[in-house]
Amino acid sequence: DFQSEGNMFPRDFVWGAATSAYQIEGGWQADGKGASIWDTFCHEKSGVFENQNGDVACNSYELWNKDLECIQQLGLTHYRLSFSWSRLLPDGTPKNVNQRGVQYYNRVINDLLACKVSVMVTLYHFDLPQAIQNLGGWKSPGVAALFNDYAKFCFETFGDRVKLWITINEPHTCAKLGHEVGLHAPGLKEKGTAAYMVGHNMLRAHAMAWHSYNSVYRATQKGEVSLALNSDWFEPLDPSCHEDVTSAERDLAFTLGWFAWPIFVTGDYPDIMRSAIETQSKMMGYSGDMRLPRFSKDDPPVLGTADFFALNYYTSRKVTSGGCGDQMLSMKRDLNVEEVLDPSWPVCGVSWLAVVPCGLRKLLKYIKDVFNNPKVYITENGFAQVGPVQIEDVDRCEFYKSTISEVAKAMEEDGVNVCGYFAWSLMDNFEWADGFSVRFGLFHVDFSDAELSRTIYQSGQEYAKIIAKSKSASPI
Ligand code: GBH
Repeated sequence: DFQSEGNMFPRDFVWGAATSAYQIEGGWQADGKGASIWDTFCHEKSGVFENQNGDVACNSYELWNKDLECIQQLGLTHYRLSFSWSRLLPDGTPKNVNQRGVQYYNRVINDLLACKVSVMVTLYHFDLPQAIQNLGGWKSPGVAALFNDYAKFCFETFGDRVKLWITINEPHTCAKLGHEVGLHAPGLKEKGTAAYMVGHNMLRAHAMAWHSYNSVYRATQKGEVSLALNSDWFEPLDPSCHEDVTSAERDLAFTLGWFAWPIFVTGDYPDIMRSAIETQSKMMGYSGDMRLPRFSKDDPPVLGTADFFALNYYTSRKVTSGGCGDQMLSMKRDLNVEEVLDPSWPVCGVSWLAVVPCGLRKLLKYIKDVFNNPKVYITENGFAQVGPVQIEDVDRCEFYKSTISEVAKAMEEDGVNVCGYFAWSLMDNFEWADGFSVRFGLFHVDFSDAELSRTIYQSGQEYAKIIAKSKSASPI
């Protein structure tokens, strides 16, 4: 019998941890790797904390064996990593394959499988080859076919061993922070226009890759393909206020719905998203379709292009209407909500991360209800530490325990079909605009030590215990 109290999970439940290439690998020019937009962004000193960069990071390119030891110490059933597109294909196209890059990922995958750890691979985690950025990057429609070529190359080369694929990580973050806010590479601040185009091309790219897998590789490789969507849980500040209720709905539509609605529900963007954008567009003298594009009949359909739902969840917000002082065209103005932190929610290290484990349960229930009860993998979830290193990270231990118990409740009491949970992250790493100042690891990495030694945090030990207990006590 399945009990949340004892954290009883099904025997085949996936227990993982996640990382991404640019955040851990280093070796930015090693063995023929091409530059990515994050190499460029950091080297151009575009606002990353103390102008830090991922040139070396955790040096996983050379220290992979140490990562593998960490993975084994935790007892993970799965490891989620991402491929660096420009390490495999330096100019972004399969016309020029970097065999040393292929060897590196072959070694990683083979070592994991030899240790009975399954692999989830993300094809794209924010690090576009600079060569493709030079052609217009995600703003340019041609990027979708280029991504599809890269995806096919990866399915062909690694798909005999990789059975879980994520095409694109967090299109929302890439579109918004990379092209609207400018906090991430490529650092564009084209408010109210570029992000929707980028999101659209990411959906087209994902759909093309899914169709390639489905028609060419699925029969023999028997794997599954999805994309990882990030969303906060949004709820009305005052649930009895109609405007607050619709504001929370709008925020969910603009964040999760933007990508999940086309794929899981209708093949198009949520109506409330389209109409909100059209209203603003008319006022500002744009045609609506110019900003939020229509899906073309000439492209493969996006509806149905996910074999499971992959969710990155970190935090929750209370939402009320209005609050947009922004007079210019912008996504913020289209969305027109104010997000508030509930004072009862503790904020961990970084400003954006309020600790709200129960928000994950609510979001999982929402996904079950709205997106047609899909299989769900929580592909990222974690807690940050800033300031002096605390190996005895009691807060983070509590965080993992209560979050995992919320996942159990979502499964047991709400009947959500959760198949797995990946902690972000295996180890401290390059935290994008925050550089190395924000630490999400289950292992601490000493970046001041030439050896980049890895030391398990207490929360890593706690997570290992949860996994071991779940494996030994599994009732099903
Ligand atoms: C994930 O995004 C990323 O996939 C992962 O690479 C990263 O390491 C991890 O988060 C931890 O940050 O700076 O105020 O503009 C999570 C979703 C969306 C959370 C953007 C932070 C920026 C808030 N992220 N958000 S702010």
